[in-house]
This record gives sequence, structure tokens and C-alpha cells, in this order.
Amino acid sequence: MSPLAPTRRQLLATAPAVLAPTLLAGACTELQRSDRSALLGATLRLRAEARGLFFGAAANRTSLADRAFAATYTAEVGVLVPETEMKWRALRPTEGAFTFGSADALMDFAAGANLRARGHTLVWHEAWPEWLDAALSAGRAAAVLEQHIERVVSRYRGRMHSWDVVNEAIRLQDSPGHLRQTPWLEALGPRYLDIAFRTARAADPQALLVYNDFGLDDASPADSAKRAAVLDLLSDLKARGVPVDALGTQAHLRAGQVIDQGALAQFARSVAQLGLKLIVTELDVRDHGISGTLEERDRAIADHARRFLDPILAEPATIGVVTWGLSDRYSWLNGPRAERRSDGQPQRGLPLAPDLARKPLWGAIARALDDAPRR
Ligand code: 9MR
Repeated sequence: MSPLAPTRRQLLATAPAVLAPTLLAGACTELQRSDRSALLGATLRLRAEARGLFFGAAANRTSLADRAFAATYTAEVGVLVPETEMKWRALRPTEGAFTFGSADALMDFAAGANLRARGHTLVWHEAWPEWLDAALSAGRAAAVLEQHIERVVSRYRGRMHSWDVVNEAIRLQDSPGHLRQTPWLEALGPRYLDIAFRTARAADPQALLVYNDFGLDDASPADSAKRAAVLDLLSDLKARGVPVDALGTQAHLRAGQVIDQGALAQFARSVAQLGLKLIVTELDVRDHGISGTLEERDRAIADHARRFLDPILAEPATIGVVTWGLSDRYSWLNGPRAERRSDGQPQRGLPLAPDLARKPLWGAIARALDDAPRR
């Protein structure tokens, strides 16, 4: 049995009490396919772990200070991802200072609730502290990048399942190799990726090192071209011995877009053929183009996510699914940076409603996990 698979005792400890007699009826220690109906109502964490996968969700200090939310979160989720607390702007108010208070608080929360953690993110062109421009212009880019990654990754060494080392480095129109024009690219050229992955590996040899990007989801020419560009980048990194272990596909999906399941299956296969794992890292579903009742919107969102997840989870190299938040009560889709719906209604892109009730999207993720081949 994989170390991730829950034992019957763990299932009984977490499953609602009403399920216990059904679960007790079996004799074996591993959750079998025939037991799955007994998991009706079981959390996404348990469903994922029963298939040798993990389920996680982003959270932040605000959402976890809400006790009702935190209780649901710790039941439903196996891996915590800090939504903002490990970004440069949060950790580095000035060049000389590191502020780990909030990041440490989230790691302590995860440890206290028996959750694993994913680090997010070591290199990004956003959440950028202002002082960093001057450091880069002064020729200190490599030193600052190495120091940051060394300090942050070694602080949590042994406690991170994985790190999003480089985030969103591709923008098709920006350069011939499709690397996004960022201050890191300007200062160091493409070798900034090598520096980042090598420094992270040295600082925590156990954590899986992830390249994370968005826009790899649907059948549009833009997403198809971006999938190809990401594969080219990963293939180049692997060929040069850069220590990258996995691709994170963010999956900020848009209901109403066409999903080509064959193309997604092929993409996931290509990632696997490079010797990489695949993680869905930031799943949520926008539905700007969908009108109708709440029920109709929720159904369209759920169906869209299921179409995306099925081919991805059918690939044995896929190891887990993370949603970008858990409840619409706390979702960046309803935050200041997000695109609003034309009718002014809030987005409903996460598995739980604002009142923490399970929505059809929760059910779609649950069934996609249940139907995933056992790892
Ligand atoms: O959800 C995050 C939001 O609360 C932050 O303000 C923002 C900037 O730090 O980042 C959002 O998360 C992004 C993630 O880090 C990378 N992929 C896109 C996510 C949504 O914008």
C-alpha cells in the first residue's frame, strides 16, 4: 500500500460516524473499489488518499482565523498551500529583513492539523517588493535570488511536500523562446531558472521542485500553444540536468471554454515522458459566460471541472489536486484583482459555498478522484 493510502483505522477516525458500520464490515486494510460507496460523504482528502493521490487547497491567515472555515478546511484538505504568505512581498519588506511570522504561522497550523504543506512561490514577477528593482539594477540579481531561496527553503526543509520554484515564466508573445519578459530574465537571462531550481534542490533535497504555470487548460489556440511552450521549456531544463521534478498546472478554468480531453491526456502523457510528475495546483472555475440560475451555473462549473480533471487524473504521473481556496467565502475570484461578472453576482468557483455547504463542484472533484486509477 502506498504511504499515502489511509488505513481503515484512519478512515474510521475521520469518516462521519454513520459510515463506520459499513466500513467495519470489510476485512481488508486497504480501501477497495467496492468500499467506495461507503465513502459517500467522505472528504476530498480521504478520497484522494484512497487512490494514492493528495488533495490540497490554498489558505491564508484570514481564512484560517475563521474557526468554522478552519474546521472544515482541516477535515477536507490534506495539503495546505499559503496563498500569499510565502511570496517575496510578504517575506521581504526590505533587502536586509526576512519576516517569517505569517508563513511560520501557517506551517504551524498545518503541523497542528496533521496536514502537509506546499511552498508557493520562490520566483514570480508579481508580489514584487519595490526594493528588488534597485538590487537587480545594481548587478546583485544572482546573489539576491540565491540568498532568498537558500534562506526560505532551508527554513522549511523536511516540512515541505513540494515547492513552486518558478511561477508563470512563459508568455508566448514576449520572446523567441517564449520566456516572459520579467526583471529576472532581464537581469540574468534564462539561467535564472537554473539558479532557482539548483539552489532550491541544495536547500531541501527532499521537496519536489515544481515549475508552475497557468493557461494550459482548454482547446483554444492560446492554451494549445502554451502547452507546447511549457513542454519545450521543461524538456530543455531536463536535458540540461536542471533539477525540476514536476509541472504544476494551475487550472484557473473558465466554464464555457471547450476542453479537449484527448489533448489534455496527450499533454499529461508528454509531461510524464519527460520523467516529471504532474500536479493540479490552483484549480478554480470562473463562469463569466454562463447565465441562468445558481443551480445551472453550479452545474456548468462542476461539469467543466470534471471534463478537465478526468484526463489529467487518468495519467499515472499526476500525484495530486489543489484548489485555490476551498470556499467561495474566501476566493481571489471575488477579490479586488478579479474580473467581475456582468450581472454583478459573486463567482462560485470553489468546492464549497460561502456557507461551507458542498456544491456540485465538490461532487465533481470527489467523483473524479474516486474514478482515478489507484496509484
Ligand atoms: O490568490 C492570490 C491573491 O490573493 C493575491 O493577491 C495574488 C498576489 O499575491 O496572488 C493570488 O494568487 C495567484 C497565485 O499566487 C499564482 N497564480 C495566480 C493566482 C491568482 O491570481
